[in-house]
Order: sequence, then structure tokens, then C-alpha cells
Amino acid sequence: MALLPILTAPDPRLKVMSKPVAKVDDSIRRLMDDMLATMYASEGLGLAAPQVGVPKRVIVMDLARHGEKPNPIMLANPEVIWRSEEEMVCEEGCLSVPDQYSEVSRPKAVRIRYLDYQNEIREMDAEGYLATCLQHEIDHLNGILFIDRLSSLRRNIILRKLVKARKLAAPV
Ligand code: K1U
Ligand code: ZN
Repeated sequence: MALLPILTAPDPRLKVMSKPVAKVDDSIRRLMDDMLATMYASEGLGLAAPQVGVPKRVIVMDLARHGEKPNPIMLANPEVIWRSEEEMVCEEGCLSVPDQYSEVSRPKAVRIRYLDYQNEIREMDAEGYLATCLQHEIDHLNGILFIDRLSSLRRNIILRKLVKARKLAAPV
């Protein structure tokens, strides 16, 4: 399995609409495996293919905590087919927006349709933190970052911090 470099905002590749997968075949399964390894190595809870520069509708997640049995979720072409009217506010972060966290309001519960690792069509009901993470990852597939759901003032403050941090990290 390979560890893939993660893009950070404001990289334009994070703003692109990703393309559906025709079939979950060996090449998509390899992408899912590499994304999962990359997500674990970065201590993230989720990862979407555009974050590693691949504009395909593939996401991986694992919400198991340290010390719990791993519970990987790998989805292709995930789509929200129902969302609750009730919303929930949750603190979000993103591996592509390093060290920045903000509260975001999203539907509290969703039903997702997707293709699984075996290319079978499945549906999943999610609520609470799982629903938040799924919606955050599906947003990535549509070129949306959690900072796009904040006020333009807050978003610009965060983007300026990221550009400054990148300049400081760049070799002279
Ligand atoms: O980069 C990503 O898309 C993954 C992202 C998933 C996520 C976390 C929290 C809320 C919504 C989506 C992360 O894993 S960010 C890093 C992280 O582990 C974390 C961030 C905030 C709160 C708790 C954990
Ligand atoms: Zn993210």
C-alpha cells in the first residue's frame, strides 16, 4: 500500500467536481486501500479522493477511536438520498485545512446510497458525528471545503493563515 501526498487549501484541485466511478474494480480498490492507509497515517477520520489529487467520487472513513477495533468504511459514488430537516452543529477539521477547526451546522441525519468495495449498491443510515463526516467527505467530491460553509470573513482569515504557514514552511 502507498501513502499519498495530501493537497492543502487553497490548491485549485480541491475545488473541482469529481467524476463518478464506472465500476469498483481492482484499480479503485487499490485507490481505496491507499487512501485508507494515508488517512490512518495522518490520524484523520476520513479522506476523499480529490484530497490526494484524484478527481473520482471515492471516500474512506473510520470513526473508531484509539484502542478500538478499526471500522473502515470505503464508498464509491456516495449520494445523499435523504436528509433530516433537523440540523446539528459539530466542530470540523480537515486534513486539507491543517490545524484549523470551526463549528459547522449540517443535517443531523442522512441516508446515503453508494457502491461498496465489491461494487454492490448499498444504502446506509447515518446520524450525528457519522452523518457530519459523511457530508464533509461528500462535499469534497463536489469541490466544497468546510471553510466554504463559514462566513467569508472567517474563511478568509483561515485561508490567509494557511498561505502564511505554507510560506514559512517553504525552503528559502
Ligand atoms: O480531511 C478530511 O476530510 C478528514 C476530516 C474528517 C472530519 C473530521 C471532523 C469533522 C468532520 C470531518 C478529519 O479527519 S480532520 C482531523 C481530525 O481528526 C478531527 C478534526 C476535528 C475534530 C475531530 C477530529
Ligand atoms: Zn476534509
